[in-house]
Amino acid sequence: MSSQTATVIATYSRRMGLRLDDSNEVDARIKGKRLKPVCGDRVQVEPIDNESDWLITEIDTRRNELTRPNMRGQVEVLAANLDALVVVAAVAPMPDWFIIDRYLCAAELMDADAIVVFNKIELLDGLDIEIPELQEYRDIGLVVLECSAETRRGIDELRSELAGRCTIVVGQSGVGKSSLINELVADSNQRTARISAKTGEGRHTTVNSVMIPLQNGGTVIDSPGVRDYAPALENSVDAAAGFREIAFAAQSCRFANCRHLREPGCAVKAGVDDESISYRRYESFKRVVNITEKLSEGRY
Ligand SMILES: Nc1nc2c(ncn2[C@@H]2O[C@H](COP(=O)(O)OP(=O)(O)OP(=O)(O)O)[C@@H](O)[C@H]2O)c(=O)[nH]1
Ligand SMILES: [Mg+2]
Ligand SMILES: [Zn+2]
Repeated sequence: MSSQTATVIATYSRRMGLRLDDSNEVDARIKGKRLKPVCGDRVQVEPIDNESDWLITEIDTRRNELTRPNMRGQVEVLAANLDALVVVAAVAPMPDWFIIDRYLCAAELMDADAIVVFNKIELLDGLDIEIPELQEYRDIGLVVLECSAETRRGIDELRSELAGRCTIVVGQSGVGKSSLINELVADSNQRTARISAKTGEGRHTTVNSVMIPLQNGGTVIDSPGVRDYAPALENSVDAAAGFREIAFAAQSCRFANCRHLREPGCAVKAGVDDESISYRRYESFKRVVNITEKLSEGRY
């Protein structure tokens, strides 16, 4: 039986939703225990005789992976082949900017673009509140959008950022990832097929990653919210590469192996002192170094 190529568009533990290249959507099982396909994967599939399920026999080489270390310190892949990460924070629940930084770090290291979305902005209407962290992100050249899934503010801008690209929407639970995606696809039939199931409390909590096609080309992956996130880094040197302004300043450190902590002639520390580098981002960088060192010693 000759195989064909498909894209993984939904993951339910060991069952997968696939889009075949003729755009039919089918369900699939996985051959063997070794393969662990994720949303965004391109896979080789075969039909199974007398069954509606297809069989995934192989995962094509990934262009990149969004990873995290799991509880046992192993690398878990969350999604693959991504052009960009949309990192969502909101007026409520209270943002943990360190988590945002760690997603941005992951995006840098996997060579994906990052877009910061600050949602539920209408809750600040009439209040004179500035969010300094958003300015920090703009200062390092990131696209920052202030959005409201409620009033649809910023939705058109977000849609044009996503056009023609494969993007994943990530962030803490309850920030409005699924609501934003619902607004992005609001003009299509997708809106009726609500992408997350209602729980007993009347909340929609996403439990599986699902890839949704956009009308103007491209796809967006809705992902379950997290309590915490850290990228799975090879070593703490990678941490600097994940903070673009630190990586840039580091080129001018006196020592090539500078760790940017207490070394003399450290251009990163100098940048923090003259405030060209945000102190908060520098602290965030040091936390990533710490997490990475603990992970490599199995202590996280
Ligand atoms: N006021 C306001 N509420 C919003 C907005 N966007 C989403 N919400 C509400 O925030 C809650 C959480 O929204 P979801 O879209 O389910 O959040 P999520 O990020 O997908 O959450 P998880 O799937 O658990 O990760 C819901 O009650 C939404 O109605 C917004 O722009 N403004
Ligand atoms: Mg959701
Ligand atoms: Zn340095």
